[in-house]
Amino acid sequence: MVIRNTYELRKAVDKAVDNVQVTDIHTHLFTTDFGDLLLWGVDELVTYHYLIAETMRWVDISYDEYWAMSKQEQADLIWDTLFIKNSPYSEACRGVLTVLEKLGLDIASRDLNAFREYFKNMTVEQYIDKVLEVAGVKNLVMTNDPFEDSERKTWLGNYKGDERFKAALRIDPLLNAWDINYKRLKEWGYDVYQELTESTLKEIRRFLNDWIDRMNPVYMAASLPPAFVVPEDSARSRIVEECIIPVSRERNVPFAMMIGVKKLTNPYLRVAGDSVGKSDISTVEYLCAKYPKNKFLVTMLARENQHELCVAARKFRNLLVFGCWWFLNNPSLIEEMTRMRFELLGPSVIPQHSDARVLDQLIYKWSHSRKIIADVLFDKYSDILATGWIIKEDEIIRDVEKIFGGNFWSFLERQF
Ligand code: HDL
Ligand code: ZN
Repeated sequence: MVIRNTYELRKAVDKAVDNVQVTDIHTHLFTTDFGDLLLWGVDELVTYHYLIAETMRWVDISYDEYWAMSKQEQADLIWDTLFIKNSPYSEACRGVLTVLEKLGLDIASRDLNAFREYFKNMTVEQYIDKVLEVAGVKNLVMTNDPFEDSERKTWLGNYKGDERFKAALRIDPLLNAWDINYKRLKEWGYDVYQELTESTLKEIRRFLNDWIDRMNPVYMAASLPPAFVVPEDSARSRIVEECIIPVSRERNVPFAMMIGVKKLTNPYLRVAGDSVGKSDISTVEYLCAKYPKNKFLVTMLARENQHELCVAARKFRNLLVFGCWWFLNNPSLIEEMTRMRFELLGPSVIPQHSDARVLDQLIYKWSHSRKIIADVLFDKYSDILATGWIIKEDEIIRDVEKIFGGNFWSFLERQF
């Protein structure tokens, strides 16, 4: 159908965005093989680390007192502090309300115990199906870290998988703490030493290949500090160039760089204690330029890095920009970044991932982002409609399919 006016355009964009089945390329969710590592239900939702950080701004209990509480006591404190004693309009609070509303619960009751009842008779398998259906997510990518003992044992044991859940090989410990973690590779039978000799580098490549064989990951990923630089005289730089890059190319497994995390700025907040720093885009440019046959997925955590990242993506077709990550996953910044990306890169981006740590969050993270992305898309199509450009509804559907997943899957297939 040809779109004749902005009324028809708005309807076509909203329908395409509402209906598209998403590939969510970065989450912290797990298949049921991993048992309790998959977090779900209202108490996990309310104790999401974003809400812990926000709660600790209001209360005077010590961090240790908080961490000593049970999960339910933590949720009760957070609910009372952020939802009852204050209005829950921060994005993380609003997200909880969106989930409960989409599940059909009586939000007006404000009764956390009543919400808990909803989950009492739910199995995790039923809830996975329910959440993926409500969120409109057809595939999601996990974060799989072989250095996490609780996770490794499942990969080495009875992992069966779920075709909706794809693996990603996460290698922060290898890159960011080689001086400590080389010992673990040694324990696992890799003949490595702290000094990066040729034979150690070869063994690191064997480690990567073994885990690619085991996990069949859609990409290898690492979160990296603002100081992440390649090339430099460091173990991280050498492992990136002499291990990650060759294996990524040989196995056609892109390297996802998530750059700009300042770990444990407040260590007492534990998982909620990380912060953000501006990073050096020249490392992204260096790697994309020097390794044109390698594929790089990149998201950066600082707002200040976003424009230069878009410009870098204009220079390198082997760079695919993705997501409004973490402290950027808020309506005002999602809109700013999405406008910038569509204006500089057109549909050749992955505008969002959820980063969901709790299964239920898929519902709100995608509901909120779909709306914002649809609004920006409507503006961009309106601009070209106004020039007399003919817009067909199936082209809108085509473009929307690409930005909500198709670009990712075709990036994996491309040969540079
Ligand atoms: O490193 C990462 O993948 C980050 O997303 C962290 O897990 C962070 O704690 C987070 O959950 N951000 O949303
Ligand atoms: Zn994450």
